[in-house]
Amino acid sequence: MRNKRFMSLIVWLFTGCAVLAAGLRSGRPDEMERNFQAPPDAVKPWVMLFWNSDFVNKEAISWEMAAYKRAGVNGLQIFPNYEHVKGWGWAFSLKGTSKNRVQPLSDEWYECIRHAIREADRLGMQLGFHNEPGYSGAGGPWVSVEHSLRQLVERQTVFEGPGAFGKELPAAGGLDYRDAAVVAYRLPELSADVQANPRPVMRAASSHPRYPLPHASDNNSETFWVSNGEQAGQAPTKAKPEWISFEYAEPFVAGAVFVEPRSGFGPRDCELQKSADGQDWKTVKSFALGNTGPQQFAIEATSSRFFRLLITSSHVGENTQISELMLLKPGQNGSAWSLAPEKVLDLTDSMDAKGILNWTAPEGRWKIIRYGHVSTGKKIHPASPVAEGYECDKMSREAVRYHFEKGMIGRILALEPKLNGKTVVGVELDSYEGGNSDWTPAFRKEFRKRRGYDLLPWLPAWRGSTVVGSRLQSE
Ligand SMILES: [Ca+2]
Repeated sequence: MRNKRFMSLIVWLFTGCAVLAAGLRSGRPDEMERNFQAPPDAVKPWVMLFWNSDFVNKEAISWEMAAYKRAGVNGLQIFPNYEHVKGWGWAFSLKGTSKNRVQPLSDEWYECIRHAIREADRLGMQLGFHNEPGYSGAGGPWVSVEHSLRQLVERQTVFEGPGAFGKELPAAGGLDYRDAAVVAYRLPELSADVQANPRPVMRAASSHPRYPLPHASDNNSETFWVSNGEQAGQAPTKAKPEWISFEYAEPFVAGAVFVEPRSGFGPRDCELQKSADGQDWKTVKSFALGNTGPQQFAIEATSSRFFRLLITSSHVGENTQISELMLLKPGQNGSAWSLAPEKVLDLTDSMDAKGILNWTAPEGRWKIIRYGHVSTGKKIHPASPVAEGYECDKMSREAVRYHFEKGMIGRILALEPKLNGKTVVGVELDSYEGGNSDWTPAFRKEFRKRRGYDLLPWLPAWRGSTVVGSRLQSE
């Protein structure tokens, strides 16, 4: 609403400046005054004209357009709209009336638009149209799921080499899933000195039955521990924290705690605590964890048989989730590795149409990632139920062209072609509310063309939890 008011102000400021400029150009004060009193059509304001809730008829169109013309408005941005958005009552208060509705996108509706175009021509006015039959976005029922907004998805698999994979590679799936690429890289091994650390007995305050604590110490980022809780509000709090404890046979000198949260679901506020008996705990260090990626926090060298990670808040409301957790000796590093881009193998062509990956892995533990892209499923809104449809893929020239040429705008431009450019002069995309979209079928090809290199080796950095090259390069 504030934006609309702001836009009105801008329109009036532009109008005022244009009138002033017309007078100044002439250099004659009397002409400036005349233009101010009776602005020429070219500088008169436009208004947004909502066709709300399918209420439209030719008689009302003629009456309304003539009224605007009399009021000094010379352009109308016609904007089909619908009432069914809850909470937006300020804009749509026409409920309870069923007469005079014309179904959007019907032949009768387009005849109303043709009538408006002819009336604009007769009155010497100009028209623009929102690019689709709803309030926000760019799309409609003509947009196929293939041309809808897309996003990248991935499914990771860990494979122990050496050996032939030779089976179906799990896929993420989703609405209109299509494959994008397959990459593989060898997982780093912990350094020999970290591997030689004594193994503590680990316990947790709670564990989800399917995500037990051993998942947090198996050196595999893809497996994770989850605290109890599946409902909002069950995540750890200060009053009801979660914890994971370490009990060593002999006192262990800790110099750092290493935590790799499950990306997007991990703990936030934590304390590393020590205890002489596993009962009474004393905080050694408090810290806050980021939402993604392995993180390591150094502490003063502290010797104890008992440590625990106390978790007092989470990045999600239901529980908290950790992929890897360990205590390190002073000077040790849990994840000081980065993946060199040249170590990321492109296995895209090794997977057949059925998703069978025919690849023989060399020695080591390999992470294989099958990337695909899916429709976000996002539709334009609010729109009349008959006019609802997918938002088109804004990064696809083909999808956007189809939207404009085969959708509502294409049909409008075919109504009175001789008046296009004279009377019908504008198309608007208002209020993009289509949500995130980060992929399109031609993304890799376009990226290479525009940026000069292949993005494939960098795909593992896409979710932010894997650093490829340096952090700067990944970002
Ligand atoms: Ca794990």
